[in-house]
Amino acid sequence: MGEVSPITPLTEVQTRAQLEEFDVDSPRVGIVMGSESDMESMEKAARELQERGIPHELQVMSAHREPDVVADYAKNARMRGLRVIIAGAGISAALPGAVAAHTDIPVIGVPLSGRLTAAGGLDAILSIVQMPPGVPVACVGLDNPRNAAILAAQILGA
Ligand code: RP5
Repeated sequence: MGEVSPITPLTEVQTRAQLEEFDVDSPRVGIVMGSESDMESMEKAARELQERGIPHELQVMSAHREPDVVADYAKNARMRGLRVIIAGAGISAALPGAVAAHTDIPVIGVPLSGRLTAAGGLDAILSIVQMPPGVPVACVGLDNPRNAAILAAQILGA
């Protein structure tokens, strides 16, 4: 019988790299939004990613109405294979910041206008841009989810 070489345990990083290799179709970009009413707009980000062949997922979750759902999603994002999160929200748009508070993967915020918008959408823009030092959120233009998708593709190098 030949000599049996000892098995060296994989580091967490190596294990993740191997899993990513096998699971090529798992979403790389998570698109989340604060309400069903944001869907029509945020689907434009999904369309752009679709055209670029970047696996993604779309989910509705509200930072104010379902804070635990948002926290769980953000905490598990990296482990699930997500590499960028696009978060769209209107009015007091807390979602991008709430996601960024629970993950170290890049978060791109999309300020949205809508029926309750104040100051022409400036409410959502400032809510997304004015993050405290150490917790960044990238912010694209008002009602411009397509730019978020393009930026996500650039971050991924895809
Ligand atoms: C935000 O409040 C959502 O992102 C949406 O843009 C806005 C209005 O939400 P709904 O009242 O339509 O659910 O949280």
